[in-house]
Amino acid sequence: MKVLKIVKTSLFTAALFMIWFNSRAQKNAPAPSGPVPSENQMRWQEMQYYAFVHLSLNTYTDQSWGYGNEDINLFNPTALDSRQWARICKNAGMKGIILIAKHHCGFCLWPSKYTEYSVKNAPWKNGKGDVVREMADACKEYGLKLGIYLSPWDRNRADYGKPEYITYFRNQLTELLTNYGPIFEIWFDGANGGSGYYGGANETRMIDRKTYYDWANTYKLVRKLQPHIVIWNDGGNRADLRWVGTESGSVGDTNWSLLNSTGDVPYNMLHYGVENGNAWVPAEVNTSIRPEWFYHPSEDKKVKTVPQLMDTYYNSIGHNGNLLLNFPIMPNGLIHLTDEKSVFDFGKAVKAAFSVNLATNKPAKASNVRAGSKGFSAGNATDDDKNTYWATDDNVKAASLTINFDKPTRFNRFLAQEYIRLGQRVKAFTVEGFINGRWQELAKGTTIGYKRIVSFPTAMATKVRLNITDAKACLLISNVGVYYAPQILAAPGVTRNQAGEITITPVDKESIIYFTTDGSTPGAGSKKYKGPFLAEGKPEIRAIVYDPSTHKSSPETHEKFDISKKDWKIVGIGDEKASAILDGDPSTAWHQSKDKKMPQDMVIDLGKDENVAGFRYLPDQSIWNPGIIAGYEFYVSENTANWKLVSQGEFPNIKNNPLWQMVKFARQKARYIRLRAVKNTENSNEEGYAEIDIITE
Ligand code: FUL
Repeated sequence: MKVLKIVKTSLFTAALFMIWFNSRAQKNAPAPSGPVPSENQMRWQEMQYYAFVHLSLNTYTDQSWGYGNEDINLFNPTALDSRQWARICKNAGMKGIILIAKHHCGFCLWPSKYTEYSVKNAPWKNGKGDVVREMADACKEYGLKLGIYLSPWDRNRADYGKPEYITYFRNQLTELLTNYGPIFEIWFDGANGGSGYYGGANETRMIDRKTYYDWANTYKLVRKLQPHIVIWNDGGNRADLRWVGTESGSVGDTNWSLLNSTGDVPYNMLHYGVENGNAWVPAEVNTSIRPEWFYHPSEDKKVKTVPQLMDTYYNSIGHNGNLLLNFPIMPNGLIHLTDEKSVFDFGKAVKAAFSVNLATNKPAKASNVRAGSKGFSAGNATDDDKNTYWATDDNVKAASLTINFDKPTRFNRFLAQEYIRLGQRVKAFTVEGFINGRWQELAKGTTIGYKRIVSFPTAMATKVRLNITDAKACLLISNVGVYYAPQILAAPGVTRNQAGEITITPVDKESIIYFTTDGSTPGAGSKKYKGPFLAEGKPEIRAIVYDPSTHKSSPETHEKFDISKKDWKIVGIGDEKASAILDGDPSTAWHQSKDKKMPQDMVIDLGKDENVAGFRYLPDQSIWNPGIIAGYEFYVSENTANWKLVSQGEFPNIKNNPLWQMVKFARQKARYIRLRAVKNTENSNEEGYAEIDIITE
């Protein structure tokens, strides 16, 4: 009895203390600075990472955008299993899935009452299927949130462009936001208006993207039906979340979660936000695990690798953004095994990097702590509690926070989070390590926001210090993290520029590279790479990345180069940018003028006579209109007056696999070479080249 009484009394005392403590903290709580997130935006921000899934008639036509007249009978994903999608997303560490319920072609993945162009008339499940329902059920089962993408542009509808279509669009929204449970996000794609089928009109219809959809009332409807939703819309139609101006998977390293509530939003505002914007509109980084959004068999070998996805992670989540990663669904209704493996390994790599926060509960001291209260101490940034924060006095906009490890500690990542419920404030910061008795700068940055991660070569320090050097208002830091991320041991890139210089690039900045130039196997005893070097003749470079702390090395890169292109010149083309064809960089390309028809010639002066026994061609590696040459003729000449045809034919499978093409022929003495494009993979007049090279004997 007595014991119970004591327990009760102490519980009561503790509760009283908490009330007193909180009210004290409350009393001294800093005022918000500028716009702040809504509860819905806050909940969304904490999700951090979720998926898109793209499935529609495009999946069966190999298109990016359907025209609106695609045959409904094509839709038959016989093995469709949204539980597979959900399982993959869950295992990858994602928190939700946004399903493309209707893309621009107008085909609906749910049996909408308002159109015949939907699953209800497709062969799949004899018209009884509903992908949205299956997705909603799978999300529920796997504890994921469901989001919906509904394209405002509809190339199938006869009434698109007329007021009636808005009623149709809202009816569809009502179906989707009423019948499938809670929806965390709605995505209104920015592509709107253009050519289309439009019920048989086959014409171009332009609409005013800002006024046609009467967004204000459409948003009202959305919020009425789903009070906890966040709305995504592109620049001009300000909603809750913003596009970042690119689909390549990054947002600016300076990234304000603010925009102005009205006015145009050019690329730089989308990408970096607006420091003094008057609305909270945080960044969502949307990108696909493959080059394209829908499934194309030709991209089976272009699935992003773990190092590429890690790069995306640092450039999205690490830059105060959320990451929306897309999976194209295959015609059978499943996610490809390669995509599954890649995203799973990516999730593992993120865990390996960020599961142990070396700063948690370590003693922390701040150069300024908000007066008169213990509620804002430095320790709040290391207590692993997102609701507490270290705060400075109102007039203090620059201060530092030091974390003491007591013993030398190895780390290479620093993470910081602001308490954004009261606004985003930090404008500039540095991170320092106390190494061998003195402070050394490890990294610096600009904005922090919800989450900022900086990477730097591994440091061994006894203390780490976050110096905030400039801010819009007093500082509120809710969390800091210090991590030792394992090195990414991926094979390095090896290129040789036109001058003959070799550059070896590791995926992980701090990696040590060892290489050989004579074809021998590289190892920790080989030459250490220190920077670009000139390699004469025909060097054979073999390179690895090596981690001395684990004694592990990456797979090897093996590149055999032919003669240097130092004296080569492109003949008869005035455009200086054409030099991209010879620069040794596979990511740069040049295209023939669009006005010229096939066949098109590319003539190169080799500078002197060479023994040419073949050539190599690398098509433009970009996604849109790469102008991949499929049919060719190859000529050599000693003087450009007489040309000898030495090879002609097709590059087999170049459409599906647009990689280096190699053609060999009997040795020819030649000073000039001519690659004639006679056909491309699209039967159009586009000819693109990333690189042209020769094989000599
Ligand atoms: C773009 C669309 O046009 C693409 O097809 C894709 O759906 C992507 C997510 O948004 O703007």
